[in-house]
Amino acid sequence: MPGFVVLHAGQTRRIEPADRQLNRHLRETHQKPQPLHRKITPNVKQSDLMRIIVHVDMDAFYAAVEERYNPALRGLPVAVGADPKEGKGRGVITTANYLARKYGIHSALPIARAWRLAEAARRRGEPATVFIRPNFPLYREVSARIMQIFERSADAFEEASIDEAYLDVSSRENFPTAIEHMTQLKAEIREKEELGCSFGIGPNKLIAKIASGHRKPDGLTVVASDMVQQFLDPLTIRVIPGIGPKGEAFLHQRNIRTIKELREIPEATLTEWFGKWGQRLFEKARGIDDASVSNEWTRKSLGEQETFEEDTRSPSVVTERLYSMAERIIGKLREKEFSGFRTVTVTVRFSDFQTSNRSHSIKNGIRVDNDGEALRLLKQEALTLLSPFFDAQENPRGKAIRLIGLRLEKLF
Ligand code: DCP
Ligand code: MG
Repeated sequence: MPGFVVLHAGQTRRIEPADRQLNRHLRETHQKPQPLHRKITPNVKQSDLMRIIVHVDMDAFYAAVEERYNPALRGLPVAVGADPKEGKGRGVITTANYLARKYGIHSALPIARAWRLAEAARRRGEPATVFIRPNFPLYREVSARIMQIFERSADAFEEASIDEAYLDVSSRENFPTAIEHMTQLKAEIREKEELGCSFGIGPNKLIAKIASGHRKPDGLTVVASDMVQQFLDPLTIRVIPGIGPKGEAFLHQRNIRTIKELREIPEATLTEWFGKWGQRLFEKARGIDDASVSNEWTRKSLGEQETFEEDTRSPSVVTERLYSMAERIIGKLREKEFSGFRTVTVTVRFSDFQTSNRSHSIKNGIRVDNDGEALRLLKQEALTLLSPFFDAQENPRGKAIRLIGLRLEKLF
């Protein structure tokens, strides 16, 4: 049964009818209707109300596809992965369906261990697990069809992996309408592809992603913007994209287990621990994420990198390379018919492979026109960003430079 974590009806009177729609949906799905919040906040910016982002993740994807094409598997524990060879196989499980997960079989588990878990279950009198080699072309084909359905259903769409996508559905105007739309979409996928999926709906990609993993399988988890902190606080830090086993262990050593505990760490401390990623983590712990939903990666930035034949300490050599990159990048920008850019990033990799970025955003951006002014301004920006790398402060040991990069972002 789909589960709702948090539903807040919204902040304006405008969405009252949808509020009732939502409660009707909750009753129809045998869930408790939500009290109609009537919190009217006059100073809410329109833009705060506007973004409605969905993350969808297919349930036990490879195993579910196998079950769909081989009905004899339905109702049985299924594990997709390497050949178990009666417990002597090498390799891992790629995925297991939810029945096999009950035995403790899951993605990335060594196949020999999965075999032993399956055998133990069988000896207890439980159904035997079916082990299957993966059929990647089939999974890709099914994925492509599902992605088409998602793409049609969104204002903007981003394929995040073979079984995951982000949908920007802001034009649905409010959460209850978006929920109804996603419920229909889930039914469509069930009907056409006989597959289950879990949705997360939130004010940005980060929250949508965490929400989709919150209740699985067949989940629908909604977190409206004013409930973000309440939703995040009790969760384990591990749900934050980018915190893997190592990051988790590092934070556990410092007694940080929940997002609430992470949120109590000052930004300076996080930056000290993780460098630039610390800043993002500080934001993530607060549910902040401005990334847009977009499949067009090339649109987002344009840049070049160059490794020197020999590492260099010469500012004039580095500057000369940076300037010629600037010329080519401005050329490409015009070629691709952009009007300008807002952010300039310079990357420097030293001889010991330590790599640093410095960025500057120009509030109204730099427009690309034909009189060479954009190029002059870009060279100036690039030089300003580069020069600290020759400082004693930024480069105390006077390390030589191995690679230089220049990138323009926030293109328009
Ligand atoms: N996959 C893999 N190796 C992993 C994890 C996953 O090959 N370590 C593959 C198999 C999965 C697919 O990617 O079917 C999607 O990965 P998910 O993490 O979304 O896992 P599932 O879709 O299988 O399960 P869930 O219902 O938890 O999303
Ligand atoms: Mg999945």
